[in-house]
Amino acid sequence: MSSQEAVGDIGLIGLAVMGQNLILNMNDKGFKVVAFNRTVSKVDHFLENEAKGTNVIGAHSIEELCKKLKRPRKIILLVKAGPAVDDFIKQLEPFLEKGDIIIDGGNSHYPDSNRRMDELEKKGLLFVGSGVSGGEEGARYGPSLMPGGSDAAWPAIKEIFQKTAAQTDGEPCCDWVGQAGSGHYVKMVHNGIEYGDMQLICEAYHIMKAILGMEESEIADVFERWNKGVLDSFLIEITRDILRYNDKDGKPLVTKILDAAGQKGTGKWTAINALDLGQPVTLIGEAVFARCLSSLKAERVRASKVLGGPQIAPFEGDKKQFIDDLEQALYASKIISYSQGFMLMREAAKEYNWKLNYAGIALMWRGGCIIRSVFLGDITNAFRKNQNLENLLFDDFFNKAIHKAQPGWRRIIAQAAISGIPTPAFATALSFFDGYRTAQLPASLLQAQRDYFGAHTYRRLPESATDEFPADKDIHTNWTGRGGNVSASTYLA
Ligand code: NBP
Repeated sequence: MSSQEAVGDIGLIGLAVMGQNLILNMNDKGFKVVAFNRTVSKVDHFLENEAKGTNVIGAHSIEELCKKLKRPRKIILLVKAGPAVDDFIKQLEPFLEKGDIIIDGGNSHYPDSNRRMDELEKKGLLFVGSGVSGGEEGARYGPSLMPGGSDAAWPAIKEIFQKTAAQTDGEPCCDWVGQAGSGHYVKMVHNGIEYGDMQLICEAYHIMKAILGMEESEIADVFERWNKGVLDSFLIEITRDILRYNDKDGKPLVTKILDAAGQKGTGKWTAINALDLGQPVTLIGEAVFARCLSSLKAERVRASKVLGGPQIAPFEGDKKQFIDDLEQALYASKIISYSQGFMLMREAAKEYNWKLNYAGIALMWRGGCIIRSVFLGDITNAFRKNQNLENLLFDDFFNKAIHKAQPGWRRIIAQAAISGIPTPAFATALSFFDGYRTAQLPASLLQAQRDYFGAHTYRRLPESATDEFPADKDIHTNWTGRGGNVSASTYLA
């Protein structure tokens, strides 16, 4: 095949829902895409149907795909995460040359992307692991793209990525995230935050239904109103529409759906990583556990017959005030969730030696993806004002917002507890907030307990500048007079 045939700007492997839509999107933006798929018959089917009349080029083998691409070759994989990605990388390698770029756009776990970049760079190839969010519609009309990996790849893919991504306020929802698996890491945290946002909305729905006795259509009206204020977001918008969707008998479809939540694992990965890095990302953790609890449907039904709770009396308070409080509770909890998410990314950057672009991350999430919201514009501004912001809660805007929300937030959680309505995400957000703003926690007692039973040692608070116990000295006390003076080796959680 002559070099004249190397006309493709980018190749894409994987003609399922995401791949097909992303190809059509890139084609609309003026790029020539070469398409390939494991089941090769899908290539011709795609060209004869969805891609008919476009500039998309088909390839019927990996070799043909590579020959049809301009150098440096850029090939996006949009296939099932896991071994399929490694298989395709292996198949591509013999047909690639130094400087060519393999981009994995699937939902890969970031350690796999770390490994793939290392392996490919050793062979002179470049690797990008890119989070892609926004589902089918995002892929077709503008997803949020979160690329990270070999730094040298960014200049070569920047134009294609930024033109293909969603645009918000004139800016692309795509920027370079950082090194190695950081793109997939940021996508993982995005998905974790998505779990949290969804759980918070479900708790607000539950409270309106159970405490205020509201019907779905009335709750939809509340979500519609909230969508015009600080909570303006894709997830609030679709919740409004879901609550208004009626089944054939005219009853809301949502009331007929089995209340057992599924999950694909990215929320769990985020929570596990938070535990590994010792970061209190409690809201995402609770959101994952809430899905686990929901899935114990049969057991919950049995428990509901033997475990009593308070009787919920008809609500006699100020309903408007209560709904306003609920909006503030949702907003404040969301601020906590994002604060925790950014704490986690900051720690990951330290641990994995990445330079993360926090304002850029918030901007990438501002449009195109499932957690897109006006709120993310405020987070972008906070990090643009101060790149080294220690925590979102230290930013003036969010500090004021959370103080304003606090009284209503507390009233909602108190009322839910009194009524026996579970609010794992609202409540953990408030507990985190109260813990974070408390200078002296009861962990002194905990340290004493650990030293008492396991000689794990503790450190003393300095009493004065000339304190005989320096702050970094590990001390063991013989609490009972029976133990010896030997202490356990120290370790930090
Ligand atoms: P799927 O995740 O359903 O994957 C389908 C593609 O993977 C097809 O091209 C299929 O080829 C190929 N494939 C499979 Br399945 N097993 C393979 C194997 N062992 N070797 C080689 N190819 C294999 O498609 P999708 O829903 O379009 O998602 C693509 C990627 O994007 C996934 O990683 C997904 O997690 C991620 N993602 C999806 C969404 C979404 O909303 N769907 C959103 C964001 C990210 P075949 O045609 O020959 O079977």
